Amino acid sequence: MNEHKPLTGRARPDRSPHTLEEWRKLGGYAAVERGLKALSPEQVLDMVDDANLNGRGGAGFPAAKKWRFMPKPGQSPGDGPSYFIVNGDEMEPGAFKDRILLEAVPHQLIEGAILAAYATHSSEIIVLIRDAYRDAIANVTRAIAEAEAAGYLGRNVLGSGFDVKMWVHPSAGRYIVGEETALIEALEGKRAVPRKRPPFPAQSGLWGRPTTVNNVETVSCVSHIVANGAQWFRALSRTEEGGTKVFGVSGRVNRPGIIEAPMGTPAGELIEQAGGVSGTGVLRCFQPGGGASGFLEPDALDVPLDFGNVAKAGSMFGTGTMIVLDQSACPLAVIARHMAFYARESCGWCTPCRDGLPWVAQIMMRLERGEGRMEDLDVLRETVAIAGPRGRTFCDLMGGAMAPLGSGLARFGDLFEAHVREGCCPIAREYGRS
Ligand code: L3W
Repeated sequence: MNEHKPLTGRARPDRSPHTLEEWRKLGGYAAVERGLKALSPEQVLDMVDDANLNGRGGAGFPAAKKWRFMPKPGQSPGDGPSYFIVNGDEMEPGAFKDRILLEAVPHQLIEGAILAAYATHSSEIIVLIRDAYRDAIANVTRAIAEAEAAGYLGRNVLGSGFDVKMWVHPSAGRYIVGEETALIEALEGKRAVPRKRPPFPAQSGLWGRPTTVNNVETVSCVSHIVANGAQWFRALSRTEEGGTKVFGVSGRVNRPGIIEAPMGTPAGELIEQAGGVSGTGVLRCFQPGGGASGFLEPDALDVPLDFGNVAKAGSMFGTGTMIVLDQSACPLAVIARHMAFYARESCGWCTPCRDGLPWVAQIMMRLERGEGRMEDLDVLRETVAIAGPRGRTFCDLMGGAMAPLGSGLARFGDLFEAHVREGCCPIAREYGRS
């Protein structure tokens, strides 16, 4: 195994998945053998805890802490299964990291999911995959059938007494389906709108049963922790938060794509690994964690990319997928595209999001065209103040959307005003685009 790229190191360049036999030759399923035969569920959970694995789907919530919310056998309310759900509804603007893990290394995900289900006393695993990821759906489905035929899934797995089923569910194709409670609603065949929390899924999730939802990348880390130990996993990182990170870099870089690097890699190093800034070659700003993260500027290039350090720098690490803007790119135009996306993807349940986002998107488009008014900036600032803080809506879609807008207004207020004053985009004009 490539120790420095444990998650993507075994992927083939053409992304074709391994058969189960090929995967086993590369060391696959050794962690499942070890975990189920030599370790108790609590020991697997303790290893993940010691490894300091933070959830990779956006929130960075400690995986082991989430798993401990699940009831132990005998504590479960009533009869019925507990569920472990792998969230592969990747759709955040700028995020494409889970795709490679699903498409190219599906057995790694299955291994992690079996161990996670064992640790959380779950008897059914559902992998919800974005409907547009057709190859991922096919490859994971095929790999599950192979794992089942080999006895890694099903009844009495490897003679351990542990029973677990696993299947794939293609998502309904909306961003909101990635929010854990909307995902659960969708699985129940209802309209995908987020539920109020509490109760959290661990108490009452799918069909009212205890449920854990973890991101694809989080789950893909688990077999490595069980195979190599918690200390090994922690040591992969350059900061306190364990492991490597499957970063994605897009926008104005010479080699956009997936880069697996130690957690805590400084932002500037990651941009260099992506071939450096393209276009003018001079960085204007970047979003460190996908579309819903606030902008950072060149003075933040030394910030170690992990959840804690990026939050300290005033943004959000989110999915760890960076969007880079060079001097010739206009942040206002990028924000306008993001607002249009979030407005389209609002589930429509909460008023500030349903009515506020299309309004914001319209204002942004108007400003971008050079048809904005100074009062528009006041409306935008007021909307950020009203709808940005957590708790104003059931889920974080609106709050997330307000992050790039709020930070854009704070960092590039002069540029917003210049669009109004000059009746056009001053950056587009400077670089001969208008
Ligand atoms: C039981 C408690 N469980 C917390 C669980 C909770 C959830 C996890 C984290 O949103 C973020 C969002 C966006 N008892 C619990 C408990 N939990 N307290 O812990 O919860 P939370 O609310 O911090 O976050 P979340 O609801 O999981 C996810 C960010 O992601 N984001 C990411 C988008 C990513 C994609 C993608 O393409 N992969 O869409 C975008 O902004 O900021 O905060 O499991 O149940 N007392």
